Amino acid sequence: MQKKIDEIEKSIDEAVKDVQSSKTLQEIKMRFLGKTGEISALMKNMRDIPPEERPSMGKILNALRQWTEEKFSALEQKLKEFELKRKYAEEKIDVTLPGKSTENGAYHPNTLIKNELISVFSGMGFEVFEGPEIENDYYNFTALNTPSDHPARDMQDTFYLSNDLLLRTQTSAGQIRVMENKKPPIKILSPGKVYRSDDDATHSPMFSQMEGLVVDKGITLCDLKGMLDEFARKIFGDNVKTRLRPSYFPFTEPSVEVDVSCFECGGKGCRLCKGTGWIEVLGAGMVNRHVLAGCGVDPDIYSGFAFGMGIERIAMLKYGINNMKLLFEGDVRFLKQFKG
Ligand code: 2NM
Repeated sequence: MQKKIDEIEKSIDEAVKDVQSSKTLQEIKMRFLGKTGEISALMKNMRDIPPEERPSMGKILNALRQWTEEKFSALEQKLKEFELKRKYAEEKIDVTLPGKSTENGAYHPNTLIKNELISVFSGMGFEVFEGPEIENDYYNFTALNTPSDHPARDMQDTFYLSNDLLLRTQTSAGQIRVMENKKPPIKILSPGKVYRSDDDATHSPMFSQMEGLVVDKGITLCDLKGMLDEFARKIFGDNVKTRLRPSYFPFTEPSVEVDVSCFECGGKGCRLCKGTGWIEVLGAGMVNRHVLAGCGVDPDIYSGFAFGMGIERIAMLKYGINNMKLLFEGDVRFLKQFKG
């Protein structure tokens, strides 16, 4: 029996000699101490030995089991410490490494101007309305009092998708829908992309517009002028004034071209205002009574003013951008400069 015990002790020593992980150690432990393990088997054999030998035999076997258990628990302890050390070594964080920086994007100057305009005009009670970019001939032209022989209808200026469908050339097309569907008072702001078959240093086939429309009883050109003054001060500076010059649009009568006093030189004349002291920023006018009537708004009861501006133009003026193409190229070296 002692021989058998010596063998087991030897084979335990042999088995745990090169053990590297607590998982393998656990497996080895089961081989000796498990329910069907070698030591348990010896314990079960007690039944077959004579009763007088059982106490001494029991003592020996218990000592063996205790020895084995102690051996395994000491090893377990050692391996756990070793594994923890290895885990710490692998997961070590080098706090001296430089941090990873994430680059934030910037709003496109068009978006900055659009948001600024929306903020200024919502302060005056305007609501944003965005119409569709694909329009039909009626909303884009006919309803806007643009007769079929008007040059703006020419194929050269308009992108036609079919006989009737086209890419809107102005956001006012959508404003017609509002006048058709809503009883005055109407006070809306329409930002959006518009399309014209034009492409040179100062024209892009796609650009962004912001149009405003106010319709109510008793609206006059004075209301337009007052609103423009507020707009000019908020966008270009407190000392900026506005000036109206006569112009022509089929959808307004009278029509005006609106200048702001040069915010660069204060009106004395400089490179920006080309020595004139004034800078043209938008077109406007009193909504033509034919346009109102066509939308079911009685021009003998209601009147309105409307205005439209190119967002790129305002962005170029405000940010001193001298080349419009920069606004369309998406060059990050340019766009980065507008990080807030
Ligand atoms: C402009 C200039 C003048 C305009 C007209 C309308 C509508 F829908 F009422 F007819 N919306 N916007 C308008 C008037 C636009 O842009 C240079």
